[in-house]
Amino acid sequence: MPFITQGKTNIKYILIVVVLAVIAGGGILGYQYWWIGKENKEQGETEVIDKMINKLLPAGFEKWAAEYSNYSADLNEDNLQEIIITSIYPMVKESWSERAYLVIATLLNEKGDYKKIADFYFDQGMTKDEKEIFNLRFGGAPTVSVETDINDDGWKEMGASWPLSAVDPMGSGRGHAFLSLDLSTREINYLKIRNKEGEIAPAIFKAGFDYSENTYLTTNIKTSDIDKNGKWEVIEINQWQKLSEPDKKIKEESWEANVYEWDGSLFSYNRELSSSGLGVWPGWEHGE
Ligand SMILES: [Ca+2]
Ligand SMILES: [Ca+2]
Ligand SMILES: [Ca+2]
Repeated sequence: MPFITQGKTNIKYILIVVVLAVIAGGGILGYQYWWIGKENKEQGETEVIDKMINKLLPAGFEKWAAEYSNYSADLNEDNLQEIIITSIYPMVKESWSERAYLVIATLLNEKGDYKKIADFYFDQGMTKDEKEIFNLRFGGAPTVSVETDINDDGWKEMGASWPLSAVDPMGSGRGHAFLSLDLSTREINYLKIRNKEGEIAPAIFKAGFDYSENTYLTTNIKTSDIDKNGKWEVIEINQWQKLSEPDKKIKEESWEANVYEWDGSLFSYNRELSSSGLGVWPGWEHGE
């Protein structure tokens, strides 16, 4: 009897082991199928978007340099998620491109057919001098993120960011721009700033790192409602670090903030916010 009991136990045990093995094996297989399926799907999506890029970029813009990001929302309420694609003109001296392009479109099918919602040339309406002033040099296609509805028209604004040089991205920094999309007119435009001198300009900023005359200059750009009053600010922080001779140690640090507050139609330089203690504002860390 004990033998039989033991035998029964053994069979039970074996059954349990077999059942567990089947569950585990099935799970692993299922996971593999799910994972492989997901990878194939992503691969497929990339191929379809590549087809779309081939079809929709205007002549002259580089297909290989194209960047894209999916909008997380259905902007024009047609039940399809939008895709934002950017690209650049061929590089000058393999270092920068003089033109960049952005298009928002919806993918219609697997052949890469699309519906264009709005598009934008970063240099549209600008003279050659203005392009220089606003650092319109592109070391790569801009990457785009969807920000908040800064101008309160119901559509979210976009932030675009690009390396200023393909060769030395650390030394020459990045360009940042704030773009508004108006779906009623299908127009994309720069948001505007009024600078310290009272001049109105597109909201394009240069961030990064410079070195000259024994001084490091680091510039950071950030958007935030720093004083929590419902109006958004663009904050430009310049930090200077002077080095001593001959040991090149930092001997002196100084910093300056330029704060541009949204005034209902543009970001306007705000002396009061600029000179108040940025370090005490929540979410801001000096030198971040
Ligand atoms: Ca849509
Ligand atoms: Ca808006
Ligand atoms: Ca504010």
